[in-house]
Amino acid sequence: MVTDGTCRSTFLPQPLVGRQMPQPSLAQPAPLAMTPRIHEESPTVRYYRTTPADVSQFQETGYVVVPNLLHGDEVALLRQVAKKDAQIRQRATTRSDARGAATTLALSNEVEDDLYSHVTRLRRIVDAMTQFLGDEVYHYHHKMMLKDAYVGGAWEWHQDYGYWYNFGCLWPRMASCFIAIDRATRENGCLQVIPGSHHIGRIDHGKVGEQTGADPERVAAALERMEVQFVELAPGDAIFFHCNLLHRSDANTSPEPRWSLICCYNTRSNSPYKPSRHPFYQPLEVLEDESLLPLAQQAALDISDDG
Ligand SMILES: O=C(O)CCC(=O)C(=O)O
Repeated sequence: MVTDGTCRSTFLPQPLVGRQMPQPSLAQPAPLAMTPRIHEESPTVRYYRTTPADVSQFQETGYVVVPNLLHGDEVALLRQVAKKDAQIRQRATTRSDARGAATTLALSNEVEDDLYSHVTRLRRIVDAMTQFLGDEVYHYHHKMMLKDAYVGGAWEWHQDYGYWYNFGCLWPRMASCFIAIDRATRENGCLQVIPGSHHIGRIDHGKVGEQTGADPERVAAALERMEVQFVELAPGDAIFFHCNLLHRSDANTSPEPRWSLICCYNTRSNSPYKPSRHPFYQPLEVLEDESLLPLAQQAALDISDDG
């Protein structure tokens, strides 16, 4: 487990030769701040709470990386349960990326009585989301991303609001928390983001393979002006990111799986104006941070009893 709070993300240099490169005023990529943000320490529990600097960083760059959002024991148990959980595979759906490789995920619109839903209700995540979005948040959905070794497909450049706009959400007051279940590296297809790209606003999206991707012309223009950051994470690390942040990931051609749990939130004031596949506002019952470990221990016992 990584405990030093150091930066694991790297910049992809963009070719500058022969091009006029106007510099956007709002979109300078800030160095990835990785100061330890765990304000109360316990041997087994993480109590992440945002600082004003975190909130400023979220507003400026569209994301905040939090090392060790889940404690090593918490994430090890979560991984153990998830990988043995036959229901995840049964529920998973697959879409092809632009090259025909399979992107597989198990999505839930409901807050259920299981470990994954429990994570979505943890105070350390819900309170942080509330601070980042400036409003009460509710569970919009969550999904386990099954980017398996050798076969896990790519995600094309997109904004989550490129999808969610069509589901009746009037404002981009929405965000996600991506939690690494396995180590996420450049080799196994970690998340890539364009810091500050949420300031562009919503970009039109269309079909790329079976996925929905952001207008390639706009993405190319953004990439000429802004840098890409690879968000390499250790298990339990997380990135909170704004729904208009442009992001993607490469296919996993490595022998290492790259699973992650993505918890997505909408704000109370932005409840959809029409029915869609994702829910309207409903109050989220927040669970205290120390509740995760005993539940994860029990879930690990239950799943090993199941054979
Ligand atoms: O898991 C990934 O690599 C990307 C997932 C993603 O972009 C999304 O769910 O919006």
